Amino acid sequence: MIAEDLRNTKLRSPWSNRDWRKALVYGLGLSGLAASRLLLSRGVEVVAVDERPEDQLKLGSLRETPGFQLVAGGELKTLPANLDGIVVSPGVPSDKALLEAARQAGLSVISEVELAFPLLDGPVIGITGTNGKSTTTELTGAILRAAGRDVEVCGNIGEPISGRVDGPEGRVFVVELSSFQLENLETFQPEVAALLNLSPDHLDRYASFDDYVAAKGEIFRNQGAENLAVINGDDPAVVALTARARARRRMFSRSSEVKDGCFLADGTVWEAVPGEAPSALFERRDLGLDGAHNLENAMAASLLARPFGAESSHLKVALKSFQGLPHRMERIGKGGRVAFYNDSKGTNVAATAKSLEDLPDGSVHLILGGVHKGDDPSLLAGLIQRKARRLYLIGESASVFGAALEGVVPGETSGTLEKAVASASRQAAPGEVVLLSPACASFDQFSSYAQRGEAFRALVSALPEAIHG
Ligand code: UMA
Repeated sequence: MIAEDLRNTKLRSPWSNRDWRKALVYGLGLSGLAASRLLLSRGVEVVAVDERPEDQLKLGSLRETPGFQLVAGGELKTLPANLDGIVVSPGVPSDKALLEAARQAGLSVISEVELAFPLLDGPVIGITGTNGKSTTTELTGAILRAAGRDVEVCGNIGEPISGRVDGPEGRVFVVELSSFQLENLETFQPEVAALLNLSPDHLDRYASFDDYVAAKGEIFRNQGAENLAVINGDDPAVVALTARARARRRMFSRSSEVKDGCFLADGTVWEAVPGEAPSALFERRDLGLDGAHNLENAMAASLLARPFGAESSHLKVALKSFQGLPHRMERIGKGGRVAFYNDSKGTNVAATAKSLEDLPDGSVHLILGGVHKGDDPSLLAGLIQRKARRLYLIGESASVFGAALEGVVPGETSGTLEKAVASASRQAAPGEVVLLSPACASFDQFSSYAQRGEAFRALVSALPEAIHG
């Protein structure tokens, strides 16, 4: 199977076909800024809208670029004249009144990912799922680099795809995709797409888990028989969602042999191709990262990279040297009497559960809380009872988490991360663990999960070295 077999049926893009002359860009964070620049570079006038005041936006040279118009500091009530379409940032809910009005007026309302897609001159690997997206995206990029490919790693990982359109030929685009970015698609058709797992998340934005799952399923909507759908064979919700996928389904499984994909047996990950004997891809011990979920991420990344020239030898090189991502079970310091883990990227209940699973029983001082995303904190009760010694609740969801986990293990409402770190580091006995894995978004007290993770790192580093090493 070679990469070139996987593409050539891209749908034509309405936005470039229609020769847009004027577009509205909704939201001016990373995505909106990149989308505005891309549109302007293609001669399209931009009206950019953001509810934040101008002094909070990072416009740079955009402000002076001819064709750029800004509406900042509020909502736009009516559609500007002569618009050809709207590009929506992922953080802007798709049911905004202005977007509904645009659809009614027959205008295209597309996501920032859809804007970029028709302009990409290389194959796209799309990666979605509730958890493990960023790790799998980085791993896939690392494997492809080991195989000598020129790679753009982008998307939800923090680099809008619109900012990567222009560049050298021959690149493979490895794109992390959130459910938000999979809304408002028209032609997006990744040559290879992965759905890693599904559990409740972002229920503050979606009316139900089914709506969230439906958004995730959009990654496969335009795929055809020539494309690949890489899916988690151990996740019933994923298997059910993709039962009628048109793309060839390749499964990864830790628990049982699969017919097409890869599976774990006796510490070896084997690749299965219909009609062929299984062949060894890599050994479990080749992977530098712990945890069952990281093995799943590595299996997915291997299947994603295989069509683009990645052989077993490339997988092994990349898997051995991969150190993991910042803010994802990142150990801070070593050799102190307490182990501190920064898992600020654990922003939902399922992610926190996975992180807890990997730690020793009865050892964890767990810092939880922030902006609750609507999933059920009581699902953590069993694991917390087994793994945790104490809870430290922070942020606006402290009372919700406190009520859901009442009496499971002792705990306190610390309120702020600063107080939680001070208290947990005092109370943790030698050999125990302090874990920041909030199961919540960060936006009540921080600008991003990354800023929350940096704050945690700084607080831990300021403790006496004997504690954190
Ligand atoms: N805004 C409005 N009106 C609204 C909502 C937002 O004007 O109703 C404005 C805000 O004032 C702000 C801008 O829109 O200025 C923010 O846009 P955005 O939230 O889409 O953020 P970006 O900076 O464009 O970042 C987005 C992703 N953010 C979200 O999906 C919330 C980033 O993922 C991503 O890295 C980036 O695009 C590049 O692709 C972050 C994230 O939290 C890490 N993702 C969620 C997750 O992983 O769980 C989905």
